[in-house]
Amino acid sequence: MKIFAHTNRGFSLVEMAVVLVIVGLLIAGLALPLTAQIDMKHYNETQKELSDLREALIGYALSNTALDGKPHLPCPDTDLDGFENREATGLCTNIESDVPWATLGLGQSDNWSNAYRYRVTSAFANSTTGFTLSTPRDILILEKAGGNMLASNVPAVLLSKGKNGFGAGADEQENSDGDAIFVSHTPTNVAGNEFDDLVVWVPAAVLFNRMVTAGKLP
Ligand SMILES: [Ca+2]
Ligand SMILES: [Ca+2]
Repeated sequence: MKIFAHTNRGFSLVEMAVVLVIVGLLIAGLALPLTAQIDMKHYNETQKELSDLREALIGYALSNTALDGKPHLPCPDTDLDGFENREATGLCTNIESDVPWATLGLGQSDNWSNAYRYRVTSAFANSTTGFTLSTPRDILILEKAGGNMLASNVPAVLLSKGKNGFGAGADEQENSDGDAIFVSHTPTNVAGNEFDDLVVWVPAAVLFNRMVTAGKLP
């Protein structure tokens, strides 16, 4: 009886150790997918907000008329108050800066608390001379730095720098260098060229179609 009790206690200790190991494995197994799930949730919500911002840009053009009677897009916000910054000439203070979130009535930041970026073709945001169906656009979207073209002649682009912010790779740098060329592709983890930026643009065809449908153009 005494031997049996001793054996039983030893078995319980081993059992407890096994249970602890299993619980540890379960926690580790669950924790990783949870992190990935949260990242995915933030990514999807940011994508949705960028789509809403794109709609708001088109909405702005539908309800704002330049001095010549033509529509125009908003200017970027350059002094961090959320409202667009425009010179007395009607031209933007800067054609690439933060999204004018207060002007558009939407949120300022992506899911990682960084302000959304916005670039517009200068002639499309001019409140003296608005845009027409033949106004040239100057923004180019590539599938990778130096790669094939995804879209050209784009009037305006919106951008989130993603979870890693201003990444060091060539593709992320192309989205941070202040010029009219941007890169858009799905997130990648390639060492040295990690990419998690989200890029959404306003295609000229979509913008023009909405203006014509509403009777704002031609
Ligand atoms: Ca990034
Ligand atoms: Ca660039």
